[in-house]
Amino acid sequence: MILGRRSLIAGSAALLAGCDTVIQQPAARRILFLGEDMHRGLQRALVNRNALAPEFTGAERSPFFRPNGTRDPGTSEYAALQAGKFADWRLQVGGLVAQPLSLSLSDLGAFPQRVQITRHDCVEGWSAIAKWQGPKLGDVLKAAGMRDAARYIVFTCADLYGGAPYYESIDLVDAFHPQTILAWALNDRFLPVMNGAPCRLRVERQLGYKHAKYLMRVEAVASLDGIGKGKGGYWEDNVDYDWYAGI
Ligand SMILES: Nc1nc2c(c(=O)[nH]1)N[C@H]1C(S)=C(S)[C@@H](COP(=O)(O)O)O[C@H]1N2
Ligand SMILES: [Mo]
Repeated sequence: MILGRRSLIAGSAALLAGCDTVIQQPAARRILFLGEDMHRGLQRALVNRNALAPEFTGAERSPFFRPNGTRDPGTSEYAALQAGKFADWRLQVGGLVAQPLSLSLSDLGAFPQRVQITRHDCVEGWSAIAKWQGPKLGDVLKAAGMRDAARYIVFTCADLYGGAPYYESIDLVDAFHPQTILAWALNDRFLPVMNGAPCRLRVERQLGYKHAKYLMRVEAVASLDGIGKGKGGYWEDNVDYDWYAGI
């Protein structure tokens, strides 16, 4: 017994000594610390992704928030909703949720509101600053009881590209970012049709094409595989834009 324990202690000492020797060799050091670096890098990336996008004053707003992409969905369904001032519009919230929701504009207005003056950056090289208002997407997802299996949020729009609705998706870091809102007001007015009436996504840490306009459906999914061609958005699937368009 005693002998056994002694040899065990001697063995650990040798191991420790060995470890010491190994760690002094530069290559081994690199390998040993690689994991730690990766961990730190990941942590940094996550912390940065929760940082807020800059916000501006009312005076810094652009005189005009130009439209881009679809300026009017032009379908008979959308025209009918527009004719009724969007009283019959409902945002469907579904997928991996315990309680699917069907939200009117006044339902969106009944959530706690976030107001933010932010800069929109389009990949085509223009920017504009405007004031947006709406509930946080995260609050809406919480109200729907998002399930643990959800990994992405997919947005389906009223406008068509090549006969199919425009679509986009974001991950849960962006979905629960405090500046990610379902905006129904632009510069203190209901959204103009050209800017996505009656409701559009604002996902302030991402480029313009992620900010889906004319929202019809918000869906929590486990994977993007079944969405479009699998890359998570219309432009990602068709023009090879990056799915992660962080700024
Ligand atoms: N449904 C839908 N959302 C969309 C687009 C679109 O064509 N359809 N264009 C995207 C692009 S490329 C940009 S830059 C912004 C433009 O928003 P704006 O028209 O309010 O300027 O909307 C994004 N969201
Ligand atoms: Mo854009």
